[in-house]
Amino acid sequence: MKVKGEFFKSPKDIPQEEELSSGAPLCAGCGGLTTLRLVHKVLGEKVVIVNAAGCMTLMATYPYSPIRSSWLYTTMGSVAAGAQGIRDALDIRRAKGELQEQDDMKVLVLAGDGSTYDMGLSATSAAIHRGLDFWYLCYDNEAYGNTGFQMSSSSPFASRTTTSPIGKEEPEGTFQEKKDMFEIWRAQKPPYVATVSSHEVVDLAEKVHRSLAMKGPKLFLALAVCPTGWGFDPRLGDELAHLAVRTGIWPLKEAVGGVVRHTVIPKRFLPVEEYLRPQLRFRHLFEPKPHTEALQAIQQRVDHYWDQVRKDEGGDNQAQLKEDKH
Ligand SMILES: Cc1ncc(C[n+]2csc(CCOP(=O)(O)OP(=O)(O)O)c2C)c(N)n1
Ligand code: SF4
Repeated sequence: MKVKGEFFKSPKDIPQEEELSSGAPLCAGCGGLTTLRLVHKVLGEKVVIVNAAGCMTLMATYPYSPIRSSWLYTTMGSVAAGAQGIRDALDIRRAKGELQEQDDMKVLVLAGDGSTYDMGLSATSAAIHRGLDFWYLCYDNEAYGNTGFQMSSSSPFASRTTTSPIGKEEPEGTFQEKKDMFEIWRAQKPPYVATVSSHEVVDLAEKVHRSLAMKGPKLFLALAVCPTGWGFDPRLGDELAHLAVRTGIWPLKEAVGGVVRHTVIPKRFLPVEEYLRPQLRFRHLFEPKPHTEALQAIQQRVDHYWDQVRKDEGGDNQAQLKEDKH
């Protein structure tokens, strides 16, 4: 089941104009970069990117940058405060008549999960509380990618990172659960919160478009496939992004005014193993012998999540979920 797009019906409807040129010095197959490219196409060219330190910083290595829009670099913890400064400066220029409405710019935070889930959460919470008018794109590669893939509070249970290695005491690697950032944002009642996937481009574009009419904080939480940190062939990137959705591990949803609906529900849920197996960060769950307990725990958590959705969401979604239950 996919919620029908009102504005974008197919990938062909997505703007042809590119706001990022080719040649960005990031890893081949970087899901974060693909997501930024898509989001930026729908936001248009009048954007100021406020970028927390992380992999995306590499895009703007003076004097070169593939970004057509403006760009401000901040520390990991202060990205939302940087966004406030830019919004204030634009508003002051508007009030003085120096900037006309048609020339106004959208403020887009671009941050990894290390900033979003950990270091920058306090400043972001304050910005949401103030009702700052901004878009927040978190490319979630589930670890501190730029510095060698250390564990963040977004790293999923049983994933290997460089700071949660596999050992006798911790055979799963990461034993903590991933923080639920969608719900943390939603608790503060911003106008819009969404999860997106670089595979589901129409869903992504539709969500960004829907948010254009909304004033206030708007979150786009994107699972960002990361060949380097996750350990897979870059050619598999789009397939993995798809598998994350098809196994139910990465639910696609939105909350408008706090009300949640799922926008893409797989026709048939695949077992989580199909998503985990191709990634080196989960290899210890399959070799030298299957770590059945951990695999079952992951599957059970995903099943429990969708059981809850079945209970909470009515109408078309519920009929579809009943049909898809495996
Ligand atoms: C306070 C602070 N500690 C450490 C660093 C070093 N540092 C630079 S980028 C980075 C990783 C950021 O991780 P994340 O936000 O997940 O983005 P990614 O690198 O995955 O794109 C770190 C730890 C820093 N810039 N600031
Ligand atoms: S480490 Fe991962 S997130 Fe960072 S540039 Fe490479 S693929 Fe992208």
